[in-house]
Amino acid sequence: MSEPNHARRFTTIWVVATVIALPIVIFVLGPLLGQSGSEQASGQRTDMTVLAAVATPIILLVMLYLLYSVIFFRQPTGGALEGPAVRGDARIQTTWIVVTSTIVLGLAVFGTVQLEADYGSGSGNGPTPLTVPSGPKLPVQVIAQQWYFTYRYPTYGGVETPHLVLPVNKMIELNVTSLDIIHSFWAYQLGVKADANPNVNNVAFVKPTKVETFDVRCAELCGIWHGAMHDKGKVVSDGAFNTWIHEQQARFAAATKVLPPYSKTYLPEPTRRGG
Ligand SMILES: [Cu+2]
Repeated sequence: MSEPNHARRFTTIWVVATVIALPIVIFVLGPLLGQSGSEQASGQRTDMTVLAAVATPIILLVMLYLLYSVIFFRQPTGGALEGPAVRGDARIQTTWIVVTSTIVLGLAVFGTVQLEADYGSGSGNGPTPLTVPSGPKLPVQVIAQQWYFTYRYPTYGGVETPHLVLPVNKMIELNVTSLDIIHSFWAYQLGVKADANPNVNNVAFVKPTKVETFDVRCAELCGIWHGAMHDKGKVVSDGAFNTWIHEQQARFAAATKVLPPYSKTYLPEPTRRGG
């Protein structure tokens, strides 16, 4: 009984499966791979889709070859036969090394470039970011503390608010810091997750693109009430933001007067008292 041409048959199966799977991965799975509340979140989602699309033919190659072997290279019943000796194939080996190296190195470059392309992809780039978006930015300071976040708006008299409200389609410069121990500021739908460390100003840029309510969480275990460190933030229209911020300025006027002056970082207690 002559063997069929396994190489050609398997390649055909693999190519057909890839052609069917790729549009599903890009158009059905892709939109599920992240959020779209900001330019940064959408950028992250596109990057995840690219990674998933590149991985699709590779996953299919491995899984289908396993399945193909189980079905067609099965040991005949009753026999315990040695397979034919395999002594390597220069063409296959060279192709494998070149293709896999190109994919891995290419994705490493892609990932690194994309991190900077989105101004740190919402991850926070430390006190002096490598790339800064041009044009006007609204600075908002995120102050983490056990166990809540507060927000200061330095361009609105340094008022400190217990909730985060942002205007839509404006570039926001988040200055993330902490008053006590390490936390992490996570605005889920906006694609922002930035370390909040005492004595550090961690800058993350984000441009919200949707009027929506988003989740704020602490993403760094920070003590017994870490799990309760969550809130809802809001992205609102320009007009609604102006109304809100002026309300906050009036409501917290007395508190603003006794706050320490706005600064990129604040010393935690008891260092604060000691100067
Ligand atoms: Cu925390």
